[in-house]
Amino acid sequence: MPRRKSTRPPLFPPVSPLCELELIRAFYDAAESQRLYEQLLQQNAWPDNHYCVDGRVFELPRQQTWHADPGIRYSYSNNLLQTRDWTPLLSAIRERIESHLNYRFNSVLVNLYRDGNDYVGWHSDDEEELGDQPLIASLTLGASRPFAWQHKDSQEEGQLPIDSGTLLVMRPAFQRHWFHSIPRDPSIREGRINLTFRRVIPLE
Ligand SMILES: O=C(O)CCC(=O)C(=O)O
Ligand SMILES: [Mn+2]
Repeated sequence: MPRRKSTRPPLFPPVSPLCELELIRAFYDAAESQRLYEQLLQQNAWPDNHYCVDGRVFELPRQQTWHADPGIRYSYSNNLLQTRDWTPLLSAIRERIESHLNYRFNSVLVNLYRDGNDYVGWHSDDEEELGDQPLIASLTLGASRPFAWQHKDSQEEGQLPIDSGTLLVMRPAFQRHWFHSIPRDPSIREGRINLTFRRVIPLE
């Protein structure tokens, strides 16, 4: 959901986002991360990043694909993106993350930031379909980019560089209290692929 002003009373003291984030560096080592980045870049059927919403053409500042188990729908993504099957490569990555975290995911959003001009704006992943305890595992391959956060009430901000091969686990309270973004930085020339594994709860 995009950033909107919070209506909740402020929390004092604001909790540190670092309590709600787990950073697993070198979840894949440098060589493996590079190999996965190149394979995904070549194998993934990246769509055009122009979409039509309510008759208006909209350009996403990155490229995205959405893959999910049969029957899983996610309204934000389904408005913009078709649901695709898992590829063998995406399934292998999912299995490795699931066995490490002992947690099951039924979908993944794959983002390609072609260079530092691509970005994702402030938002939190708190759609109804993710339930009230959304745990999201985010794998980064390719260029290192800062991951930024902002508290929904106090507006406190911070950021951390996320290197290739890092698995960032966002625990449920992170989405409740913080927005996050990958800021635009035109000085970055290399591409980056990020995979956010999610568990969508069927609404019906
Ligand atoms: O690219 C990233 O590290 C974050 C992507 C993200 O926040 C999202 O897809 O919801
Ligand atoms: Mn997100």
